[in-house]
Amino acid sequence: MRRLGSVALTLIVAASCAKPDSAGGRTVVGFSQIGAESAWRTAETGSIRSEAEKRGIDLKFSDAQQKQENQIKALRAFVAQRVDAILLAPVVETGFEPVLREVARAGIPVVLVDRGVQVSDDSLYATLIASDFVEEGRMAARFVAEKLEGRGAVAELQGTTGAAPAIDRKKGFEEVLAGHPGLSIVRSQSGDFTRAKGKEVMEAFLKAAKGEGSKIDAVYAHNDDMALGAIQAIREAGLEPGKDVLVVSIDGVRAAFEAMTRGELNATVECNPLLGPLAFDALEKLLRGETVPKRIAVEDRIFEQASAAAEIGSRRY
Ligand code: GYE
Repeated sequence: MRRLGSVALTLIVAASCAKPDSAGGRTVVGFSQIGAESAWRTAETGSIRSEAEKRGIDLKFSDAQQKQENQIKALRAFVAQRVDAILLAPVVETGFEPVLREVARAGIPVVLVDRGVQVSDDSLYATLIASDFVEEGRMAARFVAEKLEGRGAVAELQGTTGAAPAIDRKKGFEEVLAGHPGLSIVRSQSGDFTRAKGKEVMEAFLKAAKGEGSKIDAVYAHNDDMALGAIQAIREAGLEPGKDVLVVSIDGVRAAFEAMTRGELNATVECNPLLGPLAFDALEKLLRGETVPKRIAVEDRIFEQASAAAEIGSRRY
């Protein structure tokens, strides 16, 4: 009886000393995700969830539905729950500084995954794990310049306004186009990284071009989902995507490879979303008190139609 009582007491003491959210001494990580706007995003969520599970980490997942205010709320909730660390995929670059200061005051390390932020003080996050979006834009532009032999009208479908990949993919593309005076972006609008918006914006572009009696030679979409929407719009307008209109995008998701094998998409620049292993490697180092580089780069490359059929079987997302 007495023994049992003391065991019970020990358990009570242990439970009351434990942090409210730490599940049996397990590391607790809060993950503020942007949403589920694209196949890329879903693959990233899957990678982070499964890696957490593999390492026995208790992951608190919060979906912001593409809204920064929801991410700010999630970060505050993570602070209140006293998580051990935070993974943040920030929807836009600006506006995170005040909440990141609150997180820093609580002594919680932050790892940025896939998109960066603009802050006056870089110590507000430990590291950024992401692709070089400017380079991705350059790769897409080099492809368009080569295929159109330096002449033509390009329609651009931009990602979410204010998001790092939208800003940088535009920048890299324009940088290369500057060296090709015969090539220009004739229309450009945000399709918010979604297939539905990509289709809608492309429909409007095609209608406007028709009204003016002008032509769209190529579509540059900041992600595959918008390109897939645009492909539908092109087909519905009676044109052949991939032939009448060159289509190039970024991400390299499976559906893009399928569209390439059908001849509808001409190229995709890979942007690897499987960031779970890198993110938790960095996080665990930080929690052990080790330092990690401020920027962890993910390497990308371009895939074209010709190799799509051979590559599709080994795609992991
Ligand atoms: O390219 C797009 C997604 O932040 C790199 O976000 C990511 C981008 C990705 O919605 O499909």
